[in-house]
Amino acid sequence: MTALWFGHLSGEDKVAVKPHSSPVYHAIKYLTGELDASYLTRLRQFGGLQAYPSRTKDPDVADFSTGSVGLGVVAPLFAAAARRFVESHFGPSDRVGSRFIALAGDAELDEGNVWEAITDPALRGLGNVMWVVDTNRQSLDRVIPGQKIKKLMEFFEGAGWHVVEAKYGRLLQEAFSRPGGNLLRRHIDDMSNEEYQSLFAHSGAELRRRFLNGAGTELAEFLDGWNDDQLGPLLQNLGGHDLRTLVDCFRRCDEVCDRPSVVFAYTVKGWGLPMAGDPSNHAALLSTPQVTEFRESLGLTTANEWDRFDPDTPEGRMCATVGGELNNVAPVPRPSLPVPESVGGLVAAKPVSTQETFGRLLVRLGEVPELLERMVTTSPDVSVSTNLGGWINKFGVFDPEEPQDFLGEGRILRWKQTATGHHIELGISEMNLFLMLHALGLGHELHDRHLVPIGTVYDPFVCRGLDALVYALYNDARFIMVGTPAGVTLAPEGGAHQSSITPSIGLELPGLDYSEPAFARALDWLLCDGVDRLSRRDGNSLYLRLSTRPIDQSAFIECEERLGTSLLRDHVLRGGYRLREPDDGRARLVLATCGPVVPEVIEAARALGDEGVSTLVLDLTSSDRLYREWRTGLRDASRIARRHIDDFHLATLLRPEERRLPIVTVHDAASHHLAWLGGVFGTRVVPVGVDSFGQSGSIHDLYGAFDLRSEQIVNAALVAVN
Ligand SMILES: Cc1ncc(C[n+]2csc(CCOP(=O)(O)OP(=O)(O)O)c2C)c(N)n1
Ligand SMILES: [Mg+2]
Repeated sequence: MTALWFGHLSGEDKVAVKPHSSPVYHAIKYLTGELDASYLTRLRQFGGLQAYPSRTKDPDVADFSTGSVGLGVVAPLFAAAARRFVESHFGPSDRVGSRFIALAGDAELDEGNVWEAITDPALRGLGNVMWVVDTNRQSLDRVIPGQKIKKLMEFFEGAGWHVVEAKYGRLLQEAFSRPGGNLLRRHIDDMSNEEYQSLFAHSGAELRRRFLNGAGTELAEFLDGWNDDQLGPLLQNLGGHDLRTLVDCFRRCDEVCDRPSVVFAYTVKGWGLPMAGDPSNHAALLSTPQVTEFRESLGLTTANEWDRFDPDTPEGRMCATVGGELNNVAPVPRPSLPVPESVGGLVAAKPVSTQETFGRLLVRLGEVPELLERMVTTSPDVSVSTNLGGWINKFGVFDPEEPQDFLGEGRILRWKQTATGHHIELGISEMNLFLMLHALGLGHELHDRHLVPIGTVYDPFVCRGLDALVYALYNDARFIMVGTPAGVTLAPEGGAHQSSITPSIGLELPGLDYSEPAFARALDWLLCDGVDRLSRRDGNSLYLRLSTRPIDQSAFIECEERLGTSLLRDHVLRGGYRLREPDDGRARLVLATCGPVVPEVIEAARALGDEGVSTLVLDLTSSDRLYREWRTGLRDASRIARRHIDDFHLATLLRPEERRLPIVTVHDAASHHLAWLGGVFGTRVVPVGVDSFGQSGSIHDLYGAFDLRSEQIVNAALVAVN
């Protein structure tokens, strides 16, 4: 990091720092003037410095967060891809080009998402990317057995990367160049990681004895050229501790412009400390005498150990220059965009699914030029089956190399790849999907361009990319994700593709609004509002859970006539509306539902009315927004010790006399998701939903298996009212 910050970086570069280097990162930020001294003693404290570099929580602005290993490593790679998209669409920045750099731990390369990223064609050819792998052969628990750095290097080469090795420092390189030096080199190269690491606990004659174990007399004689005090520093002189070697390696990477680079920088964990290289050093702390000795060895005292360098010294001047050039400025707000309340153009006459509607709406949104220039879709090989076909036909696929289209025009789906296309196609990796949305969703901060990123994914596979989704939200990236098809309603596609727990993921994750509309116009309003919220300071990302089941729109049209467009839109956006009034005006029961099971619920309400159980139907377009508003009100009331006021939306939806009515919740998702509704006013709930794994079948078969048919809903209602 010293070599990077003080010998290589420029102000435009974007850097991810591996989790365990957080203290070093903050130390640099302090020395270069960005961080106040008061923070130095507050690592891991509440309101202090985060354990791992954090874009959103640390006082010194990091380009990327790290912590969940593997994700921070690839974040700069995706950011470079986002930059390529931005520059292809908006023209090259007039500033010096950025380099996108990651400092990675070697054990981070165990994470599969690293390999998913480096092999994806959408991330090819990014010559402004450099990873530096801190090759200390240690993970948390151990010295990594049989770690074959050479193999890892071959993997990178196979993926088209430029690979550099900083294995030996200049002391060792000089020793190798002496006559007989090749013996020393071979002996170190042949030694296992565990044996090499075990040497660091020793010095002097004992170190010599152990190092020469199994070596011939020739090597012993060769090493006589170094006395016992010189031997330890020689054997630990790895490339990653040699600043000049490192800066040379970094420069070599700059010269390769057509592909990303990776530098394997060999190091000793805990270098320079008594615990250096000790397999259990990860959780080790220096004892007080060791700290004292270390402090003294640096010529410091307790009175001046936290001081910055004197500004009038060469070190002080260097820190000031580096800080002035490199330190980040606080982010600016995202610009607001001219987003309409609805894009319209929907034909209400025939049943239509939310997935199909989404495809149509997107094309119409793209007809607004101020939006189109910022819109970018992405999908992990499910563009067509999530209904992005129309969008792709009209606005094209992004590929800066503009490969020839051998199949030509005239097909139903054109796949025209140009440097101005608006869709980024990914291989089948949901991790890559969310990491790409993360990179695009930080466009305003990392690339000075606020983007409107929209990703589609089969709903069950949201879970496959979940950690990357959490990462993106933690970093306040803004995007729209569409999970479709969803639930058991995708019926014949089978149990492996049916999703049930995703609504709760959507509800419980901060920074993301989950919404599951049933009707086309509701989706239109939600999508437009979602695009608008991406720019708002208090805004968030949007998760639309959509279905392939065509739904008759007449109930919604009646509702709009009854409530008026403006009120209905307001209710849809706040999380729910009264879809069907009770037959005789006095409800005995509430049916609360959302998504594609709405027709069964309406039918059940009708049947219940006929039986004398007058029923109110609520369509909960966003259980997430409903829940959060209620919960936030309770939290605020408890914080200032006052009564909770009934001004949350659910209290608007349910009249005072309706609040104690039993509720049947009906959802094509785990029944638990809506069961909280009973807790709001303290009433009985019968939750109906999908609580076991499904299988292939028709919608009728599967709804029957999960009690989602109208007559089964009626039975659940009778349990609730009796
Ligand atoms: C996804 C995930 N799993 C587990 C952890 C716990 N963890 C933190 S760092 C680490 C390994 C560190 O090894 P390496 O990347 O080589 O870093 P080093 O400390 O050697 O620099 C582990 C397992 C984590 N942070 N993230
Ligand atoms: Mg390591």
